[in-house]
Amino acid sequence: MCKYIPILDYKIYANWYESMLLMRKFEEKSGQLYGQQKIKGFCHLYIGQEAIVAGSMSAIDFKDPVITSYRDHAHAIGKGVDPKHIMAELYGKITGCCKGKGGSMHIFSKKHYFFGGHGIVGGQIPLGAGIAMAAKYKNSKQVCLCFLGDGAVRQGVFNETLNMSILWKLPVIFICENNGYAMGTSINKTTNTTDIYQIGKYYGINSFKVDGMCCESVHSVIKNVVDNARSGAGPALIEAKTYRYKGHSMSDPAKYRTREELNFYKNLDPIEKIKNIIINKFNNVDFIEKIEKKVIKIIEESVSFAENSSMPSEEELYKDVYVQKNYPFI
Ligand SMILES: Cc1ncc(C[n+]2csc(CCOP(=O)(O)OP(=O)(O)O)c2C)c(N)n1
Ligand SMILES: [Mg+2]
Repeated sequence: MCKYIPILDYKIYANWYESMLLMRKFEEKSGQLYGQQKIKGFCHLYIGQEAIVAGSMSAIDFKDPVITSYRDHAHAIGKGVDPKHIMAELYGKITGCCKGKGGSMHIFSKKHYFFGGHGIVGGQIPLGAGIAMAAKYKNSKQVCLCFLGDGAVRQGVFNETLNMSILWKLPVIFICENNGYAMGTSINKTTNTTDIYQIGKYYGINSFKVDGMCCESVHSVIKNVVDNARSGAGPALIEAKTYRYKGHSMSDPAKYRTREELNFYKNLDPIEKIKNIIINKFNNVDFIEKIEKKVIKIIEESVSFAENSSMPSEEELYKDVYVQKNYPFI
């Protein structure tokens, strides 16, 4: 487990609190709207795992590309995509960041160097290496963060990509968000190597395990491997141990786990933890109240933006299907 290194800059704590609260409230609202059938199709909530995105995003530059799986709302928010355009995407509206064609599992924003949102388990892994390869080829000094679940580690392509990434010293950081389950299947039922970071070591990749409920730990380990990758050291594999409070998707009552297990992780809630630090260590209750109001307003505005936007027209079906020739990549 990566050693906890305290970071004392107040600004970082303030940003973590604001961005995690935004992720949490956005998703609580999304869950509610799904129940009202305002949002249709798939919807996978990230609630409980927020410290991984918050701690990772504070460790990278704006131009560093990020790619992830279908559990992607928080990654997009963390990368700076406007919640209005994410909410409109969930509604399938033309004002969504993918013009309503992607939905919950496929949030993209080229402007924010956010490469999705992928529904095929593990599909983003070789794409993340490809993005890193482009960065290396162009000598752009960007480092790609490629997030994946513990279930995605079971895909063969994970091993193939680790092999090529280290061979070609690609600037890509694989961050396995180990929440212990792939849908309803616990990790213990699918592997002998439950310490996923060990797999990276077989390939000679710098690999670490980190407490995924702790922003400070995630930030410090990601900062370290990103700095190294930027100066040419190649890839890293980080296993962040975490937990999702909700079921796999909206139709999962999560009966495969115990209440005690859920409560154990809820007691480690990263948002509560950062809130307590801001109140008790930095003595700033006013900030907490201000941010709570600000976040509620952002969510309300996102919902009314989505509600008041139009559905895509019929012609939209044929637009953006193929990439135009000479379309700039990164
Ligand atoms: C190739 C492929 N196989 C199966 C599925 C069905 N499926 C969707 S999510 C999922 C579990 C993935 O779990 P994990 O990688 O741990 O991510 P988490 O949902 O925990 O974030 C499966 C098997 C799929 N989408 N793609
Ligand atoms: Mg999982």
